[in-house]
Amino acid sequence: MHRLSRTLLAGATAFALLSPLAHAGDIDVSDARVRLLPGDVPSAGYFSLHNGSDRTVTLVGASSDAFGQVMMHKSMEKDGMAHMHAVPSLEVAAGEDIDFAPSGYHLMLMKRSAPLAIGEQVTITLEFEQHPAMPVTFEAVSPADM
Ligand SMILES: [Cu+2]
Repeated sequence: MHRLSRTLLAGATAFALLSPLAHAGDIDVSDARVRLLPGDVPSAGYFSLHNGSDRTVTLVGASSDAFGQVMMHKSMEKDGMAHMHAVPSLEVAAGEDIDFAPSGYHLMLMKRSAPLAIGEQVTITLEFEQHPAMPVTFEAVSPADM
């Protein structure tokens, strides 16, 4: 037990040294919205992320109390057919932007745990390596408004 807490403490210290600039505002997320489909069909989450810090951040996933499962996916077209595959992690270099948008990266939002209506807001937390997790407010929008 003693050894475990020392290890945890050492890890926490190393993390603090690695990220002295993890202040709010170094990563900006905008235009966060959920394309809400009727019923229990998986919905897609979209946003734009700007890495305003001076180092690469790696997006490793997302979670939400409102959904039983959240995955990062990428859509692509192959032989005229739409496909999507899981994206385990995504690096965003210092100063770079990444867009989660239709026909590209998206958050796949599955197993909705509570009713959600157009115009309502839902919190989805983006998770990073070497950066604190970041809760983001998404607005539920109609597919017609995308
Ligand atoms: Cu998907």
